[in-house]
Amino acid sequence: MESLQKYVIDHHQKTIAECSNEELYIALLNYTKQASAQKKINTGKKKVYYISAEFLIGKLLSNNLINLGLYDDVKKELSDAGKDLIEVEEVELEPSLGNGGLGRLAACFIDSISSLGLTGDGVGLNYHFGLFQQVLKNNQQETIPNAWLTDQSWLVRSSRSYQVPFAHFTLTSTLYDIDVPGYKIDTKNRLRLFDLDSVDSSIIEDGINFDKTDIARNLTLFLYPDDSNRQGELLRIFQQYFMVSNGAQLIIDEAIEKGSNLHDLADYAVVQINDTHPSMVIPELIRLLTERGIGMDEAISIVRSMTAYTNHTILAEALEKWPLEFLQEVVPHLVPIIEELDRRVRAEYKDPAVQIIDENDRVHMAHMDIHYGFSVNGVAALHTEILKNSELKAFYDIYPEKFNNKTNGITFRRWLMHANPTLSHYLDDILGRDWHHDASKLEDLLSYEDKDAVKAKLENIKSHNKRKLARFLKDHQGVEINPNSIFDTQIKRLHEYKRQQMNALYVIHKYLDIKAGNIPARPITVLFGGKAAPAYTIAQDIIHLILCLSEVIANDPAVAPHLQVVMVENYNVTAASYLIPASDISEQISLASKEASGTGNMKFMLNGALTLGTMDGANVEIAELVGRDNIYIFGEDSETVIDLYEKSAYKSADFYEREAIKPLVDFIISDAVLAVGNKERLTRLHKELINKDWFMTLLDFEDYAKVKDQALSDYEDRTAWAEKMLVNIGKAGYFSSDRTIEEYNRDIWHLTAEK
Ligand code: 26Q
Repeated sequence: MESLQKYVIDHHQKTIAECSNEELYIALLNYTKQASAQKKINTGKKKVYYISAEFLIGKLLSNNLINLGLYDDVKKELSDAGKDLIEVEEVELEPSLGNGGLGRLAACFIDSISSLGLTGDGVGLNYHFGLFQQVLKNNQQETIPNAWLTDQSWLVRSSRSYQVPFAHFTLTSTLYDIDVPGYKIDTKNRLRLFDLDSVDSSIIEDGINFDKTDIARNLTLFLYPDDSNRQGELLRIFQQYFMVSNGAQLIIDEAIEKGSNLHDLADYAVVQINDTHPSMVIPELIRLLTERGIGMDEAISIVRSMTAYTNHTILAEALEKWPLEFLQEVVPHLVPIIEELDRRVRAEYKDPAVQIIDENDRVHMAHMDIHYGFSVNGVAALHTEILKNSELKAFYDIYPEKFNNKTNGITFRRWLMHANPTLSHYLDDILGRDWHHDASKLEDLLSYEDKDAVKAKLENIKSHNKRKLARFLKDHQGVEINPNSIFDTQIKRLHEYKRQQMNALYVIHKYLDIKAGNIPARPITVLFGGKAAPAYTIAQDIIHLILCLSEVIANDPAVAPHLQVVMVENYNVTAASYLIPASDISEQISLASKEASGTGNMKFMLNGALTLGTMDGANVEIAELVGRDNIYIFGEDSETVIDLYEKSAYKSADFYEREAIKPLVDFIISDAVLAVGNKERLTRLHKELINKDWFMTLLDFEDYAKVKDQALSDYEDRTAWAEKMLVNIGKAGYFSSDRTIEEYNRDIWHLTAEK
């Protein structure tokens, strides 16, 4: 590539120094797109299509520059002209095209697929508005539309377009592509996002409400927050079918373009189904193949040899089951195919638990995937074991060979090189750059001869990142935090099973403890971040409690110097990249058995935060890697929890009566909190904890508090703590998504990397 300066002069007729940050952003956007356009697209015979309703890609400028090998030069050219890349980046709007973990995983995966030189695209929808923007007002969450599209963006409109048939009309799609350049490699792949020209944002009413029935104008208007089972379920089906019908037509066309006769389609394409949102791709591919003259038996067998399903949850309410009548209303042409698939299952297996259509005429999307795909995987070792031994046991008994584990991973390009350049450069200095392509090389840290120097430096870097976060929060939210305090962070979607409420109870415990005269050795900053689905009342109540506690504590001069609670507004990928490198303690406190994997836990570990967590999801694997001295584990294990559920043996009221717990729970409805809060929300949450507490907060609370107190006191031995940081960073290589993708390829996709 030519220099940025030359590019700017040629295209904008002025120098870098003369441009505003807005002009520089546009120049850099096009400069980066041009550099990427010079890479050739991977053209292996067989291609993976990673179909997903969500790709939480986040801002792309810096990451694309990193992958294209242009980052350092651009940064320098800018700074030589008195400009700051970080400020230019601020201009980019974040594409929040995902809810949380599942969507971010898809984004990390397409980065790794490209970086490994594998042939594979992401396929999804071009939502005009990403996940709602969260505004915190009156100690509550408010929601507003989250626009990200501007005249110029990463999207490149393609000439591909398909007809997608629905019951009462047919829609014509447009395909947009976003380049996904691999890290320092000559090739790239693409993220293929389907859209409709007729989408119209003028149908948006107040907040994020809109006419749910006007499909031609709303289909790709919004990303759904994960509560649509309460409303707009039909629209969700419209979205899903639009995505998979376009995807299936693209797959068939691209295979034919490469010489397929369709009988051999599986030699050209493998489809990874990201949770059940794209499951209709199975009947849709069968439909398209039979339409093109292939018999039903053969069509089913072709599709079975090219589709693989990933499960991301064992929460029963999150497993999609669509009423047959809904499908009849939206996609009647798929219904006979789904019924045929169900008939074939019934002919072979009598167990009602494995049928596709249940006795209430609901279609179990996961069941269809398992019978008619060739691979089923969980996303962490424990999660896969729970699928095999309990949740999907009936299927495991039939198809043991289909089940496999693929422990999640994260791309180190974004979560280390971009989010934590100081640490990244330091690792380059002492270890060399081999870890860029082989993350397991980070383990060399553990045998580095001058460990004392490393430890001192790690502390230093953490402190630098704390100041960076403090500036970010001041600029974006007007909040000041103490960079000399311990940063204790819980950032993730609000959900009862993730137990932000347990962390809030600890805050109450600490508050009362400080008021009683027990001053902590060092001030503590408790950082929360996360959005709650608009229809998820208890999750909103938990946000409310956190915000009320934050206010009560800030207004109490006896406590405020020692304890601060901050709810970071509108937590997203950008905020994560400031929060994670600055944190000391990573809160991963889900009820054991409920968090399939978690990926935030891996990002924190890589950036030298210590996990305070339960034996759940990938925490189990983190614990195995770092050893018990370098992680803080508490709480009941998954077997105990599953047993309690089976026997209905957990009674939160019994735990509430305990001396150490009652005053904390009751503080939720104390005068101090009610003075700043909403009585209805607080009493509802208080009652919920005492009478239901479905995710067993009170069961684990005392052990949580004990282990957290231990972590806080261990922090005071700065050398010992730095040693723990070092072990965590050194052992994090396993969680590179490059490793995960190599495993998907080795066991499921069988693509050949091009050199
Ligand atoms: C379902 C029905 C209707 C509308 C929306 C949804 C919906 C949307 C999003 C259901 C689930 C999701 C997202 C799930 C998710 O993010 N799961 C997380 O996946 C991560 C990647 O594997 C894991 O690390 C997390 O443990 C898991 O919770």
